[in-house]
Amino acid sequence: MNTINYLKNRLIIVSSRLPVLLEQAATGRWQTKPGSGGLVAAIAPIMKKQGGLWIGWPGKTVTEDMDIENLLRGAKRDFGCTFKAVPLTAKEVVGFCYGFANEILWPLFHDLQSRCYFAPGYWKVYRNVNRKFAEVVYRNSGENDHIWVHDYHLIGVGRELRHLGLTSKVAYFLHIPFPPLDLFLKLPWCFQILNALLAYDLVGFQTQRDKRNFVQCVRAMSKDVLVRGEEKVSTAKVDQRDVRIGNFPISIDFDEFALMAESTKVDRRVAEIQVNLGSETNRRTLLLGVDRLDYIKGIPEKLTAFRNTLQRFPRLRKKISLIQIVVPSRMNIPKYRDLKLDIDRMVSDINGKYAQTDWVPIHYIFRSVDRTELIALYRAADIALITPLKDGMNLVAKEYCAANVTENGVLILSEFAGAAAQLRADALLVNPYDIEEVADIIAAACDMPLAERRRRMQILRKKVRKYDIYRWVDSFLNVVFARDQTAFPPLEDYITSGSRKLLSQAYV
Ligand code: ADQ
Repeated sequence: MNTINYLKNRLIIVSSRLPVLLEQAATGRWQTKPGSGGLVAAIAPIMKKQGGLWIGWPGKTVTEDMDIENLLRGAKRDFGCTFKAVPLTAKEVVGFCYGFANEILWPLFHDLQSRCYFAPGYWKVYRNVNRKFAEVVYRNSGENDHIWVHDYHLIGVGRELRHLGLTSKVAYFLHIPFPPLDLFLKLPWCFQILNALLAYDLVGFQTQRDKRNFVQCVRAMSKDVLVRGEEKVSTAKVDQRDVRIGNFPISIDFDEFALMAESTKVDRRVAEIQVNLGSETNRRTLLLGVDRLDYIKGIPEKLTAFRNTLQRFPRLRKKISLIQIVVPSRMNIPKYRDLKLDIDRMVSDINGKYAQTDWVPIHYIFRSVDRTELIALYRAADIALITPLKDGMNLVAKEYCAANVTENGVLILSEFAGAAAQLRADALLVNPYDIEEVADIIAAACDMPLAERRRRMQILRKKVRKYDIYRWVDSFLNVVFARDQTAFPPLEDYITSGSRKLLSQAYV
């Protein structure tokens, strides 16, 4: 698709972090570096194509010696849009980001309530920081701008914008799952969070299941709010206002991944990787895992399942290798540092037990790798092993399909990743908690005949190509901002043509 139909006005993206982060070079000079993570990966190509304004925190406490405006102006060249920083104090970062967002909303919304720390002080900071973001948005926007707020850090921005007097439409997208009612009620501030979400004109979720969970919470907790429509987009009547509630599975720039996967640079790198896997006639099967360091990604569970494969299927020893990339993330939080130590230990145990002089079961890379390397690995891998305990979408799963230009890879995917709703028929779905099942599926994937692998991967690629990131942004913005509805099919038709298939396969 690769075009955005509906962007006639300036788009303002509001996210907790900017896609450019500030860092201090050894010389003491401040410079910018690209940020990482799913949100940036998804939104950056849109802004590159379309331009606009991106508002967020630049990842460091802003000090006078930084000349932040100048640094951000410089970054425009690489990103194609302008930036406005929301300065946060160190105390705010702790309470808002590490506290309320990462110690409460993140685990709770990923069904991991036992990991929550409901510290009362976090809520106040969260609310204040959301107000601060809203003030920056209010000062830097005009009535024709399309304001689009992202993710769980900034749920309150819409409500704060209303308090400031903003009357134009504001949209919101949640990149992580939305929990079922029973779990949501555990949140001491569940009513405030629910009401804050209802201040937007459109609230978007990754899957039909997340949308349903939200609608269930609205129906149970806000008796005076009526929600109509069970289709892709429902409407809630809140104080005479219509709030649209929809599911919009996020995606990737398919063409960019596919094109890069066929470049000479990637070709060369794939050949190098394959040399290390043995001769053409006796090549080891390469499994690949790519995950941000996070307990939701289920890395220890995956390693346990891989060990179980080696234990229970001795014929696969020396025949398979796992490359596990773990991208450092949230390393200033003790739980994340502990997780890294657990992973380090598990990899070393498994390698210690099974490695031979001419074979290592797990190649473990703990760092961010560059694009060429990542895409070469996607292309070279026979099997992608993507087993989060719960995930909003998981873009890695889609990137693997896009880069698998030889169309012979197998996608093993957790049934709890949002991506499973779209890819369930042709990926091999697993319950990441079921160690033996994952091990069995790894063995089955290794034995899968080429014709079957091709058939599945061709369908997977077709789906990811069809529902790419441009279609995602188009369908989302069209629901909330389209004034000239005649330029588009009527809403119901649009939904039917674009998403009937998704709906029928939606995970419930
Ligand atoms: P994340 O939890 O960050 O995103 P994911 O969707 O897998 O997870 O996206 C990770 C992104 O980081 C991918 O685009 C990938 O290419 C990139 N990346 C991975 N490994 C890398 C490496 N070694 N070096 C550089 N880049 C790397 C959150 C939610 C997800 C949701 C996304 C988008 O948690 O569920 O899919 O937002 O909505």
